[in-house]
Amino acid sequence: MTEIKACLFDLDGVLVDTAKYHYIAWKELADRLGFEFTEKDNERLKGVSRAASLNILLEIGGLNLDDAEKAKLAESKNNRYVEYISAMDSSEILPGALAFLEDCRSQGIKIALGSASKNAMTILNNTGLTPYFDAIIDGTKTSAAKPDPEVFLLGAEALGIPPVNCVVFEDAEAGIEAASRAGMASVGIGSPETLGAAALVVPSLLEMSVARLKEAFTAV
Ligand code: B16
Ligand code: MG
Repeated sequence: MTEIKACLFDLDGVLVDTAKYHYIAWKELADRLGFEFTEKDNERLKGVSRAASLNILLEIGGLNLDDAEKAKLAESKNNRYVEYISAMDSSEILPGALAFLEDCRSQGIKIALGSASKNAMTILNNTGLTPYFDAIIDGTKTSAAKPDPEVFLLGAEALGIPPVNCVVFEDAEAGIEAASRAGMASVGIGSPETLGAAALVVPSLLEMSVARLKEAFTAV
């Protein structure tokens, strides 16, 4: 690969753990609708848009609802989720994330967000992460969900960096595929079992530094 000039970060599961709040809010909805929704079920919603998540939840519950009912349920889930993330602070930034963002900045590597969430700005502002980003692309700016490459291509464009010089950090399989379809290298955050398509997989950003990134991706 050529020189690394930008890092593009997914939000949930890479920089913060908001999956637990999504889970509680979806579970409350499933309880109200009268069916069980487990943490294992929740794995299917990671990195997936809100509307697609609701469809998966309703499929699990065996419910068939019309679009107006679905819109109401998605709104009520989101209201609960927003209550939870409104109480977030910097203590919820995942281990290693701040140090790696600082490392990128100090070495002149551009930083962008590439998240499916429409609530990304609330999370970034509450955790104090906003100032680290040169570009923020979230669910309010995209029309196609991962594995479509749109979110990362818009990020690279906003930074003015060609995709070939970008590396994506993702915790979801669909996100790794989106990076590859964008023509970008990727680092999986999590387990090699699910993220094996990434060129490099690490358990968390604690394992990451610009030096390691360059060693892994820059051709000698
Ligand atoms: P919202 P990411 C994703 O964030 C979450 O992983 C996924 O569980 C959620 O459904 C999606 O955002 C949409 O979130 O309801 O806040 O718009 O991993 O792409 O940062
Ligand atoms: Mg994620």
